[in-house]
Amino acid sequence: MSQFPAADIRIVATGLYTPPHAISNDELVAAFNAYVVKFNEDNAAKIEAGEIDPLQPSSSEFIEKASGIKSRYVVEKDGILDIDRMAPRVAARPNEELSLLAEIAVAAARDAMRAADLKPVDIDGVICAASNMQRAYPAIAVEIQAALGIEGFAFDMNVACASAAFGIETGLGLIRAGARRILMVNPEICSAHLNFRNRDCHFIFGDVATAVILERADGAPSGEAWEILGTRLKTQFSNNIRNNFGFLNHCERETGAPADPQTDPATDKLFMQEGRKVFKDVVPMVSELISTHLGDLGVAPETVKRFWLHQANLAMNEFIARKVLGRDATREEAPVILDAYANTSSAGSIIAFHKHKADFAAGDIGVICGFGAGYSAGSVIVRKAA
Ligand code: CO8
Repeated sequence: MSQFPAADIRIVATGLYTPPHAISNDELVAAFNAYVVKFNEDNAAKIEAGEIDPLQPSSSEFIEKASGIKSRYVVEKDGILDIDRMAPRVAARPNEELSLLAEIAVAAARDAMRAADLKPVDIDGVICAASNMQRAYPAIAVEIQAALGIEGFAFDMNVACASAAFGIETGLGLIRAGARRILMVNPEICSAHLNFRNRDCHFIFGDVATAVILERADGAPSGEAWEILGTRLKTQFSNNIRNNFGFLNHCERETGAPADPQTDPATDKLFMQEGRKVFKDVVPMVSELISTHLGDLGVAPETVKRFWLHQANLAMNEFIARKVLGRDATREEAPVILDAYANTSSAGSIIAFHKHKADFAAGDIGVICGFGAGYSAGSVIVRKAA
C-alpha cells in the first residue's frame, strides 16, 4: 500500500534536443587565450602606463576543477571561437520563418511527444519556460504551439534556472483547472547571453532544449508514468546573478544617439554573477527547500533513489546532496550531466532526469530541483508508477 494519497497529475514523457556543435574546454581556452594575447599587445602602451591591467589567461584545469565542466554544446561554434567576435553567429530570420528558440523547443517537444505517442490534438496548452526569450512578443510558446499544430493556449514564463520547476508547477495548476495535458519546454541558448571575453564566466554555459509532458492521472498513462507527489517553490531577491538586457536599454543614454542594445559594449547587458556569493547563498537555500519538502511529505531522504539537480557547478551539487543526505551522494544518486552540457540554465535538471531514469522501478522516488537567478528554486518530487 502506498503511504501517499493518489497523485492527480503525472509526467508521461520528457524530450531532449542537443545542438550539433560541441566546444571542449581546450578549444574554448585556446580561443580565449589568443584573444588575451591580442588584447594585451593592442593595449601594451596603456598597460605599460598602468592605465589598465593586462588580461590573464584562462585554463582548462581551472575550469574543470572549479566547475566540473569539460565541454558544452552550442547552436553555433565558429563565431564563439573567432577572437574578433566571440559570440555565436546567428543570422536574423524573416518573421515568416520559425525563430531559432522556437525551433529547438519544437525538436525537444517532438522527442517527448514521440516517447508518449501523443498527437498535437492530445495537448491543450504549451508553456515555454526559459531564462532568455528571443523576443518579447508574440510569445515564443505561441509560435511553438503553431509549429506543432496544437490548439488551445500557450504562454512564456521566465524564472531563470528554476524555470522548469516553476513551469511544472504552473502546468499542474492548469491541469487542475481543466486541461488534459500540458507541454512544458525549456529552450536555452545561453551562449548568446554569455560574455566569452570574461575569464570568470566564459566557460559556464551551453545550449540545449528540453520538454516535459504533464497529464491528468485518471486513466491509463500515455507513456511512462511519474506521479507528482509534491512541488515547492521559493524565491529570494538577489543581484548576485543578473542580466540587464531589456527593452529600456536604448532609452537609458542621457546624451548622444540611443545605444543599440544588441551591439552596446556594456557588459552588464550580458550574464554576470558573483559566483562565490551565489555558491554560498544558494547551497543552504536549496538544501533546506529539498529537506523540508521531503520532510513535509513524509519521505526519508535516504529512501530517495535519485536527485536530478540543476547543473551549474559540480561542487555545489555535491554540497546540496551531502546536506540533504547527511553523507556524500554517489553519482547514481546525484547524476552529473554538466561535464558534457555545462550549465544549461532551466534545462539542466530536466536533462539529468531525461538521461538518468530508465532504471527506476515502480514505487521508486526521485527529486527534480532547479535553482538559480532571482534567487529562485523549485523542487518536484516524483514517484515511478507501475
Ligand atoms: N581560468 C583560470 N583562472 C581563473 C579563471 C579561469 N577561467 N577564472 C577565474 N580564475 C581565477 C580567479 O582570478 C581567482 O584567482 P585569485 O584566487 O588569484 O583571485 C581564482 O581563479 C578563483 O576564482 P573564483 O573565486 O571566481 O573561482 P570559484 O572557485 O568560485 O569558481 C565558479 C567560479 C565556477 C563561477 C563558481 O563560483 C560557481 O560555479 N558558483 C556558482 C554559480 C552558480 O551557480 N550560478 C548560477 C548561475 S546560472 C542561473 O541562474 C541562470 C542565469 C540565466 C542564464 C543566462 C545564460 C547566459
